[in-house]
Amino acid sequence: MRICSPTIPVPNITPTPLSSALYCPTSQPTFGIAAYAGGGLDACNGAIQNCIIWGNTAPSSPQLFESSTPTYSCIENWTGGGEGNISPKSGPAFVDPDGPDNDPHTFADNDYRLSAGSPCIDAGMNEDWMWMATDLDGNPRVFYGGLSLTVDMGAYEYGSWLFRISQVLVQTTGGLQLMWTSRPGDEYVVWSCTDLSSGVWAQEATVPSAGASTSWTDPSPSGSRKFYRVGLE
Ligand SMILES: [Ca+2]
Ligand SMILES: [Ca+2]
Repeated sequence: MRICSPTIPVPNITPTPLSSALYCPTSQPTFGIAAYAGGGLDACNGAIQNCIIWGNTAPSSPQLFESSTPTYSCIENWTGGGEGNISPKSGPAFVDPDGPDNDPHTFADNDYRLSAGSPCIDAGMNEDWMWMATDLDGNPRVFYGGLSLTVDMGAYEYGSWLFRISQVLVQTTGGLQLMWTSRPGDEYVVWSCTDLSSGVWAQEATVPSAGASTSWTDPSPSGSRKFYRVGLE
């Protein structure tokens, strides 16, 4: 299978030439079985970066054949060099690569998200566009996975759904805007407190997720100190 984080911000693309310079593999998990070679990628002559290419079958070069040299990718039995590539004996440690039906060829139930401790976590290469991009689940594409604030290999960012306050803005109107990373479909609660020693927190609002990033504005923050908490509803 090839599970890629494309090197340009085009989600869910199929194997289609994207520009004269780039032929990028799909960001959707696919499974390759080839009669001769290149079960994973064959003649892919663009950037191959931050990908997981694993479990494909072919008599020769089952993962990658006559393609450009990958970088920062996890490739089964890879010996072809390239900066940042890994080929861990334990594999990429997907959550459940064959799904509840125990069949890797039926994709609908397969779970290619990374499990804790996966060598693909924080092992990719960041690109500027990723800071505003999302992974295949619609969560922030770059997330601190325990090692560094680095994109993961593969289509899913480990732990990315864990939200955190990402920005605090004082508005010209006097309001205070909190912004946090979020997961589509979730709902959040904002609390505030003016005296931490009191331990008394007042609920300010419930806020539905706006996608990968959600915000709420306190129109009248306290004149002195005010502390905020954001939690899942
Ligand atoms: Ca399956
Ligand atoms: Ca990461």
